[in-house]
Amino acid sequence: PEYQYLDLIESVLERGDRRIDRTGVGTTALFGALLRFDLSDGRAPILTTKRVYWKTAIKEMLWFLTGGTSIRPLLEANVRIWSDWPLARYRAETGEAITQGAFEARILADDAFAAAWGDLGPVYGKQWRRWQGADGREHDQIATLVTSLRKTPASRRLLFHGWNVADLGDMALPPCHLLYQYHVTQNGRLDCLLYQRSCDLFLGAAFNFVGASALLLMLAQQAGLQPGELVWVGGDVHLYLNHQEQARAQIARTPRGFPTLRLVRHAASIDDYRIEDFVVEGYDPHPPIHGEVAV
Ligand code: THF
Repeated sequence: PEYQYLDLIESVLERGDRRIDRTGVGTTALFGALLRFDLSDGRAPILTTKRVYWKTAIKEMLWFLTGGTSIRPLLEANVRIWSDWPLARYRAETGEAITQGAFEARILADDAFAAAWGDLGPVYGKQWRRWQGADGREHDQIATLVTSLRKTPASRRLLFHGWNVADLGDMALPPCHLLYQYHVTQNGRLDCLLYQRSCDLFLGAAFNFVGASALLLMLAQQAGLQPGELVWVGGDVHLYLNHQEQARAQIARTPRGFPTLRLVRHAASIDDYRIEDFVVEGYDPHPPIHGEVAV
């Protein structure tokens, strides 16, 4: 189960280095961590020591795959985890004290408003599907990866990258989970190593584990492979100061064994997945633990 994750929380609580971060909230942080999750038996790292909204995390991953960078399709799917950044920009630039609910309603209802205020800039989806080269040509890293998994499974170049240096300044946030590398074993299993430069260990990590697992399942299906291992590498792994009490409560709970995550339909292409294709069974988590996200 999730002992590695709980141990990492404990390490950050006990040995983390305290600093004021970009958001001003403050964190304790450790640098450099590695977790391994075995997906080969059908289970996936959906944490059980608190309820994780796994559908939200998979919807976010499906949104990345569309190549979109507007929060509007997320809101249409009832996903609000990206609203804070456009909302903060709107408030800062207009001085208007709009509520998150009113802002989201306007993004949904008003095309011009959504175009002006709902876009996050060239974040994940743009870089994954339409990375623009110096000659103006766009590169679909995901399509290339699927082809490579099928044709050259022994390759050491099975990866995609979000850290487009030239575009960083235009992004609402530079990518946190930025490098995904894949590995195909002799017996047809697909492994993923995800490098995450910055990890919000209480809120974000749970989502990032689910997103990466869902992507691994989709890629494996498209390439005719079986799920293998998810290796997660964190750079700055931190607990916000306003999450530490929650984190202590979480590590006091006894984990329950991961649920299974599987695809119930064979999709025609990597662009053809829907949330209904994912089924989780045997998920029996402890109750949710709430925490404010630092913006
Ligand atoms: N910034 C920070 N500070 N933390 C992050 O985890 C994070 N991300 C994304 C971008 N910037 C980040 C946004 N992802 C939640 C979950 C993921 C997020 C942002 C917020 C969150 O609030 N989760 C709650 C409620 C979920 C819900 O209501 O659906 C939770 O209890 O899990 C990490 O990639």
